[in-house]
Amino acid sequence: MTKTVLTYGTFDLLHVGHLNLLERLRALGDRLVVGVSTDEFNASKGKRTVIPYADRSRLVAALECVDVVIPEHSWAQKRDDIVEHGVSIFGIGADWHGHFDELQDCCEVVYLERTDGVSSTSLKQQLSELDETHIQNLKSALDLISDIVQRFE
Ligand code: C2G
Repeated sequence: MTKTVLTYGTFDLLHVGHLNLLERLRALGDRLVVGVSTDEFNASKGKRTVIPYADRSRLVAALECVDVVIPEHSWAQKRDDIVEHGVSIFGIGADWHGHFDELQDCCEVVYLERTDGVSSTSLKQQLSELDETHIQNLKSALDLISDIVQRFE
């Protein structure tokens, strides 16, 4: 019997922490179904994403370890998805530890360690700092040029 694993996530700015989790979940069974949070659902989570749902879901679907991608519209769809896809194991990162224990009456529930040192939030922060550094460098270059121009005036 095919052992199907199910998880959910936003997967914004897809990074190695997401990949580590998805590959480890896939290794628990024969098939991995991933619910990708829609932009509307993320708004309800208070999460603003950089990459829109259409692209986030395509990127996740392109991963070798992912077999099926479905939209995640709400917190409440998990039970229906478990039945519809014949799920044996629900898995998610340990930052959610205990949040989905109520699903234990319909499938095994596992929480896997997160990958340290990487997150969509930290990537966004690094990018904004890069922008800041870039702007400062441009300002310095502009000051240098205006100094040189003034000397020749
Ligand atoms: N993750 C991880 N290591 C990281 C970052 C994320 O293992 N460094 C895991 C998270 O624990 C989660 C998955 O990757 O299991 C997706 O993370 P997010 O995109 O942040 O998803 P989230 O906003 O937690 O949405 O109904 C459940 C929610 O949709 C989960």
